[in-house]
Amino acid sequence: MPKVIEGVLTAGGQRYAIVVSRFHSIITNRLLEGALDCLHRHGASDEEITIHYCPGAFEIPQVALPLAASKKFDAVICLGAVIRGETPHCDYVASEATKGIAQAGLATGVPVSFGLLTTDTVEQAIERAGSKQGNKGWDAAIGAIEMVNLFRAMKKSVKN
Ligand code: INI
Repeated sequence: MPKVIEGVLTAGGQRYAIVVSRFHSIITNRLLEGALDCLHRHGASDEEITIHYCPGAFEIPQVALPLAASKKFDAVICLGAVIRGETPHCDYVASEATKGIAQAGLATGVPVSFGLLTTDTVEQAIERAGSKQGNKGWDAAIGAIEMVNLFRAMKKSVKN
């Protein structure tokens, strides 16, 4: 049997930062609810969670990077909603937010999860923020929990 290294799904005793953008707050508030529900259900207490609000998705990486670099958090969960308008503006916002969120994780070695909705319509965003397509905030939180525990398991495995 090969050796398997994986992350368990427990969040107690860890520190989570959430970055959530206010733009389309009707949607992002629901993503936040989903992420908090997930963290709580997996054992995190309110004292272990810090929520940071920023204006829009474009700003998420500007907040996520210093939070991850501070090493005060085991993971950073990024939540936002980019909804297509009549111009390509949203494409630039989504692209920079996506690249920046990925870069925050890669540059710091701290798990940074991606809970950014990019949809054509408000309806599609609602469906993914606690309606029939689930809640992408919840998904981003469970991804962060798994990565925190995977990194811990990897550290132990490398030592042995
Ligand atoms: N910000 C979003 O979070 N979602 C959007 O859909 C969006 N659109 O399409 O304009 C958006 N724009 C604001 C942007 O993120 C910045 O906050 C703003 O440009 C100030 O820097």
